[in-house]
Amino acid sequence: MLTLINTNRMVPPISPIGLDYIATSVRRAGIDVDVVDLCLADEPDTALRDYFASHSPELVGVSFRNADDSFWPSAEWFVPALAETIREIRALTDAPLVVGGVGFSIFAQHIIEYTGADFGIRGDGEKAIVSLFNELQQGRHFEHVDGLIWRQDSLIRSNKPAWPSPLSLPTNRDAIDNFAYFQRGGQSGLETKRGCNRRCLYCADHLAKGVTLRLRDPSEVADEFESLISQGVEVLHLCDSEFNIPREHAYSVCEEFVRRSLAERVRWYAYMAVVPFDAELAEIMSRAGCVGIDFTGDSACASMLKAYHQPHSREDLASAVCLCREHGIKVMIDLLLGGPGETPETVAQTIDFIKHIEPDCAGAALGVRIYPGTAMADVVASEGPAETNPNIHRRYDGPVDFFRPTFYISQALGQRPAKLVRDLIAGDKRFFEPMEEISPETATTGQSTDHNYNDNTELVEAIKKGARGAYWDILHESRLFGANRARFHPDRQVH
Ligand code: B12
Repeated sequence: MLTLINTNRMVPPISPIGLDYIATSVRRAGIDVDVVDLCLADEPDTALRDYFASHSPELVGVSFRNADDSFWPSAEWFVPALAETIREIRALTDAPLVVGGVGFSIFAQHIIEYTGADFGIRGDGEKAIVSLFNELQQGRHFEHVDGLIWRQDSLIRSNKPAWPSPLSLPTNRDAIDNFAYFQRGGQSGLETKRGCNRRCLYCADHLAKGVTLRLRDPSEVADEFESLISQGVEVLHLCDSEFNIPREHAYSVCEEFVRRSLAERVRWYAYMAVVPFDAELAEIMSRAGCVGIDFTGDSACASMLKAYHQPHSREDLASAVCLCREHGIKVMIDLLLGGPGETPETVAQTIDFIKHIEPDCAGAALGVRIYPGTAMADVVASEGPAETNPNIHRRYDGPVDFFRPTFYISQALGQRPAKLVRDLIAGDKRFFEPMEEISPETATTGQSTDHNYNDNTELVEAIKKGARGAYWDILHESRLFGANRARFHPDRQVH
């Protein structure tokens, strides 16, 4: 017997879809599996104690999605809480313990060292955990388990990441309570592929998912949509890094959705790169049920787009907004302000241009989370000793350690960069503004204006009142019109 534990208790709750896929794969391999979902439990400690009082698994799998909230100024770090949960589990069972999840995969070895877990799996969990389970039963040839990080004598060893290709995933998603997540979290998720071959300066996705695009068969994706619809899910957010890379796959997936008339039963949102995007793709996405796109815009200033290694131009941003408008798709542009070379002038150029092209909303995130193993970390290294680098922002003492939330905000933005950005936004309601650094002043008066989904009570309340959709869409609507707006009501007709 294998027990999988979801440790992500952030609200609004996001369904642990990785565990849903893994549990089904484990079951298919003939191994009994339970999921203990601490997110849906009222009292997580009691849930763990009750479970282990009557179960003795041979392996415990712990899922770790977010290592931190990647948001300055909150910069909340979740690794200490994971270590605490692992200590609690250890006190309740002698079973070996394996950690996995995207938060784990980015910092794999650090997390094994910090938490004392026996094993970790970097990359996809579906096959790797079955292989680990089997090796624990017979042979213990741990070097055969893809993605495994394990201890041997006093060393920590690691195998190559588990990124199996071709990719085929279970479509029958019933190991977690998807409907409860839909009701409490306002959406559910699913992937049409894994991996990303873009190398944006700051992005850590390649560490968890690899750089090879591993595409799922469109009919498999549509089967999974139908499985979720049959469980009462009406709104989905695709979990691909960027849905339109590659464009042809996105197109084929939409064709299959159209063939099955899925738009009559579900609406969905996606993260997308600004290019490639054209009228033909926009049109079929709309017909396939897509109602909102969140573009990785980053900036609308040529020098900053170059710094972030983005292939798109400001004209591409304008064209993307127009195409969405023409096809009835809501559009959000995610900006990343404060990167290397950012100045008040480049921020002003970006904000002015975004106002001019009129997306439904824009996320003005300030501060680049620096991940080890990314080009962003190389830039910081090239700027000299990190401890005295004025661009580095953090909330911990001692040496700079990218394992802990560490951010880059170009010093050219001055002492109060958030104020500078907010002043440029000048109250334009389409923008999610960066919060100023937490101070007694903002702590008491602060109505949040940002789009940090970490323990976001505004979102939780809107979802309780019936709001469904991507969080930027819900927040935008609720800030503009109030959370009671009728369009949020779950009983309303889709399309
Ligand atoms: C889509 C997405 C969102 C959507 C989710 C929509 C939805 N309905 O699911 C939204 C917009 C809501 C969102 C919100 C946030 N997100 Co997000 N999100 C993603 C994204 C693109 C995909 C996540 C996903 O579901 N993948 C698909 C599943 C199947 O993959 P998986 O969880 O990794 O699981 C696999 C493996 O990891 C492994 N595995 C998982 N669990 C386990 C357990 C065991 C035991 C084992 C062995 C293996 C294993 O096997 C699984 C199957 O192969 C990732 C980036 C990425 N490409 O992964 C960022 C990402 C996970 N998000 C991130 C962050 C920071 C957040 C927020 C905290 C942002 C914020 N401040 O608001 C919130 C958190 C919300 C929450 N409640 O948890 C970061 C985390 C980085 C970090 N520092 O840890 C990521 C990596 C993006 C990034 N690079 O910054 N997110």
